[in-house]
Amino acid sequence: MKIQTAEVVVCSPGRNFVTLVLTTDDGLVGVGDATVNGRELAVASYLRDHVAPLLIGRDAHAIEDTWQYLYRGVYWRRGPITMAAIAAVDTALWDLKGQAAGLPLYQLLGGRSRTGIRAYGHAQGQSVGALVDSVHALQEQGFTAVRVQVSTPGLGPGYGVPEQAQIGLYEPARSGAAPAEELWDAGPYLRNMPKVFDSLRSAFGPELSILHDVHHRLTPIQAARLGKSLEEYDPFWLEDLTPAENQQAFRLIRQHTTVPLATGEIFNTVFDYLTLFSEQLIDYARSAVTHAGGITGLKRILELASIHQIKSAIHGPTDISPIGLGAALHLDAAIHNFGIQEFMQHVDSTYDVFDVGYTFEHGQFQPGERPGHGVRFDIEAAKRFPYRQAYLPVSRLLDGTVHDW
Ligand code: EZ4
Ligand code: CO
Repeated sequence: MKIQTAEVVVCSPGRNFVTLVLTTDDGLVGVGDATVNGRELAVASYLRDHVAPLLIGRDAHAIEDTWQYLYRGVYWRRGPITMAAIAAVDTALWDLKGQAAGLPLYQLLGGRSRTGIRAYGHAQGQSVGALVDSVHALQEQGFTAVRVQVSTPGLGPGYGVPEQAQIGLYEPARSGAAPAEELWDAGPYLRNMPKVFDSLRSAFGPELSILHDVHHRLTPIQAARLGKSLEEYDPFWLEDLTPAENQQAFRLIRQHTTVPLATGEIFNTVFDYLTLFSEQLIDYARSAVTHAGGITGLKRILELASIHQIKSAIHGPTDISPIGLGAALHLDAAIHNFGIQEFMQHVDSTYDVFDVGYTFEHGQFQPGERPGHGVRFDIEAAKRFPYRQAYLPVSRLLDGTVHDW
């Protein structure tokens, strides 16, 4: 089974996606996701100009060899663009191997370890009342775990709350313009969050799993304070409390709180986790198939996590395509140390281009029984949705200093 063509498609059915389409000499089509939110064209060029020509004629079964060839063979290893490009190739090759074997991907990864894959949804509101309504709506869809994001009084809508956050597409006001800007101030945020959690526990009782994402905005000591102040409300986890590249910061946070910690959605390799894992500083590893070198890269991360009793929580926002999510679900089904899967929910137009084999019911996913990862990509339909310039917002402190968004 030799790779015959490698095509890169950037499309925007609801938001931007970068898709790699591999065909083989025996007529199979495998697809991988390489979407890097806000830097889509960089990874498309990396794949199209530098990777695709190397793939033609290669043995499509040689997944590990191809992974190492693209990782070690280029000298410039790691980083989000490189690892997303490798991820797309790796995911497409696993898709092909599954199709060649006539087996769903989870079977190639060791078979099923669980009956369903529990997922958490995104709830948000500009007020606590609106947030409560949003949680109710997710419960009606079957979710038993929700991520809650709420505006901080006096700071505008804020992270994860505006309407666009639903689909993750933040278009500038006009083409060529800079990203939107938002305000951040840790003081009112830290005072507000215990009240929010108190209202949520009053409204929903003790059973609901409540998650919250801080998006790298706090200093280590502020993060420690937040953990302490929310502990009595039993959060499922607090995510990305401090900038994740500062792994040592988690030592300080851990000294002060027993709240479970999640991090890693911006990590690309196992090396990003070494301190966090070996010192038992987090409880959930958040990397995506799409950003951490595909099934091969993420499996390596999660296996190392497992020996430290750290669980998976694969990143599943709408800026990961249904291919990246679909591939993740097979890993979720197969690994022993599954924790939870994020499910932000794509808009309907996304499914005009991506035909998914997975299903979601009663708060749980099934990866589906189609061969490979089971997500198919309609190249013709993709042409109806050209790339749109879109960036995440930039965050500033009240005095104008650039902060982490
Ligand atoms: O803001 O994927 O946990 N999920 C998240 C996401 C991220 C986006 C960034 O591209 O933090 O919603
Ligand atoms: Co996050």
